[in-house]
Amino acid sequence: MARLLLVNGPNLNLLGIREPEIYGTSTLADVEELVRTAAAELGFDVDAIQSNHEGVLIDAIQTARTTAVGVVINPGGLTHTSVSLRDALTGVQLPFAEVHISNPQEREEFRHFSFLADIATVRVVGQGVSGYSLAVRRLIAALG
Ligand code: CA2
Repeated sequence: MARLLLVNGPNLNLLGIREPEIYGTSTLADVEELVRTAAAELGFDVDAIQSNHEGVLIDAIQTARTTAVGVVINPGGLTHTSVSLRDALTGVQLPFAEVHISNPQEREEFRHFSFLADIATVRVVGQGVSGYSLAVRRLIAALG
């Protein structure tokens, strides 16, 4: 069965535990389950990783080059800082969906720029955790 890689970046392990007014009450486990369900409905398996370490995320993306057909990623704060994450995604040449639970454009100015926005196949922002399911469906549709 074809696979997607789900990547959640720094601090997203705190989902459902802190700042529910911004990120809601669903946990990271709930998000991973949502993504697995949406993908399974369309015949895809999911490998999931969350890490607070940029290099670990980059290693997982590089591995996906031979194990997955696409990536769903919420890079957390690395969205706004990481050329290296962008380079990893460009390097593996996999289509990817960039997901944000909140809408960074409606928050502090330092969140307005994304290093991934111009190379993402799909972007879903501000839809809460249900944005992950939407991203899976849109990404799979884009795979053709
Ligand atoms: O809205 C999003 O999904 C973000 O990617 C979340 C990042 C933030 O830096 C981006 O600007 C937008 C932060 C992830 C931290 O997640 C937490 C979850 C619960 C409690 C504390 C942090």
